[in-house]
Amino acid sequence: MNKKLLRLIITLIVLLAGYLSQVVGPPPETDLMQATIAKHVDGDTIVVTIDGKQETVRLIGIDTPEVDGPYTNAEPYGAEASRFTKETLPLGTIVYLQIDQSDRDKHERLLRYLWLSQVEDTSDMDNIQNEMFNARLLKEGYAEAKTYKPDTEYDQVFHKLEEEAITSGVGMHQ
Ligand SMILES: [Ca+2]
Repeated sequence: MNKKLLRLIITLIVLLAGYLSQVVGPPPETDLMQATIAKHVDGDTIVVTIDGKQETVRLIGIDTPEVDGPYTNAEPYGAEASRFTKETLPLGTIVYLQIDQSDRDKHERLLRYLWLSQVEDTSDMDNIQNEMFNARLLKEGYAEAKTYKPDTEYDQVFHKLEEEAITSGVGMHQ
């Protein structure tokens, strides 16, 4: 093969590679970690398995009413919230956890947002409303929005969803 032709081919390949990397782009960066539902605790707390290890997860940015327990007294709608979590996230369900700023609370629970699918864009409003379980609890009136600094990435969205649930009178807002 003559050198000119070879150089031309190489140039074309380099150009094509450059073009493709622009079109396709790097894979989207998601910070979601896969986990499996292992045990139910209450509306806003669950136990998952991550790489074979059990971890208790507190869903952040929200609070569901308490259920009767060794340290808590039942609050109105606590049992309903607990049942909703249990039914939406049956044992063995694969979920995806997203961290905000804090890793754990003083009880050693992981502090996380819980996604029902591995969405590519965690800031997309449709994704949040439909696929993020913390938001679903608010939207359907099973939880109230609660600001726990510094974990406030979805704070505005959560308060907006809570207001909408109050306005439409769903769940505990009936
Ligand atoms: Ca609670």
